[in-house]
Amino acid sequence: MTTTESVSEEHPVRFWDVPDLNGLAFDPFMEACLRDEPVSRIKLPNGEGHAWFVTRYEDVKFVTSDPRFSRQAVLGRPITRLAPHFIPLDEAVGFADPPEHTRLRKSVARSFTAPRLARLRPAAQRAADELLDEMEQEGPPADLVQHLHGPLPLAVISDLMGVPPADRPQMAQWTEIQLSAGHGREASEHAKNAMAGYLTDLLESRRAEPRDDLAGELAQSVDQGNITLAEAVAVALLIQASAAHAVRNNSAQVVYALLTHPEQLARLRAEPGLLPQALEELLRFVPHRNAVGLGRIAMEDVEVGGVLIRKGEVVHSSYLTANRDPSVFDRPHELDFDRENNPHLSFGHGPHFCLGSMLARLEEEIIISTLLRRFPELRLAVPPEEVRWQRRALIRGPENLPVAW
Ligand code: FLV
Ligand code: FLV
Repeated sequence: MTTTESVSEEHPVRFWDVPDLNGLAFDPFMEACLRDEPVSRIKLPNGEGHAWFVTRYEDVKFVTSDPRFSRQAVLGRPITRLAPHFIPLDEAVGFADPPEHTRLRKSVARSFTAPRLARLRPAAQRAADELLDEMEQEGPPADLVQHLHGPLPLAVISDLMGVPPADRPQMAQWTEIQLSAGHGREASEHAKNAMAGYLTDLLESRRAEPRDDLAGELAQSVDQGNITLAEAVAVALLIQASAAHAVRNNSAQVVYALLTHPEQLARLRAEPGLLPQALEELLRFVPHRNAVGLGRIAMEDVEVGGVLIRKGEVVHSSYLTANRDPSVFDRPHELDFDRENNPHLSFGHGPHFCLGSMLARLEEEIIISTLLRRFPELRLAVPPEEVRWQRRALIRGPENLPVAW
């Protein structure tokens, strides 16, 4: 061979003992990998064996969009990972490669188009205002996670899906158990199966009696023979759980970031038109998750960033480190609303790019703009270091966000 690629023997396997981080701290292990060995080998707390870990922006884009790296091939392999269990059901879009992936995504595409999402905005805004009315009546100090970041995303996705209000606390509980590394494999699998059972019943009821919601759209796709019932349930589960959980935690991190960056907060108050740009920078900046999510398997020998990855090897990649790559982002560790070029990867890249990115942005915009409009003096009610952060989380976020106004 005439290339300069290095081989696995030159890369020691490092055990990543994923820490419970507080605040917006960036995981020092990830930072060191990006700086010192951008394609390295890691072992995570669960699963077997080791994996490649890809951290640079261009390399992450490559691994997440090149069809030689497969999600499907992960099925049935106990690859090294953060969580004791796998989050998606086997039939889920998260485990699919094109062309099956494309077919599954199409089954829900209609619900996530811009005009459909625009229809959700008034109800979401109304829900945010009602939740904040209640908080205001109770008076300061109040917990924003309890009053807004938790219930709003749950209400928005449940309205879209067609989950009635009475069943939403149960959904939240199942979701919580599944999307944590801390409840163990058995409890997580149990919650996943119980939620799948609920969603199977919901889709069956839509097949009997069609309705204009996401469950109804999925039921129609099943009846038209585009997807199986099991696939539709797996898609519904991933959307319902991920949407409520990810936006709760991410938006709480975003608001915490604003409340602990008074200069940027003051600027956004003074220039409300800055919100879309400020939100993109906040999305780039907040450390959305611990470690890494679902990996991929190399289907052939492939060179990544000068390193030869061999057929059959496991590859993890990090959107968080990509978002801090200094070759793309100047002063990457600064929250800078004036950043001109901000092609962050916070919603992923390639075929698995977040289906709900526009919905997430809509919710985050409503959360930030409504808080700024209604509470000109909004501030943390405790010193920042007294905010409690979730332990053994996959997606990071504060347990509570005590505020005063
Ligand atoms: O955090 C993870 C996750 C979150 C999610 O909302 C859906 C997922 O499929 C996953 C996942 O597969 C792995 C995670 O760590
Ligand atoms: O963070 C991840 C994630 C989030 C999410 O909301 C849905 C997902 O499928 C995932 C995922 O598969 C891997 C992640 O790292």
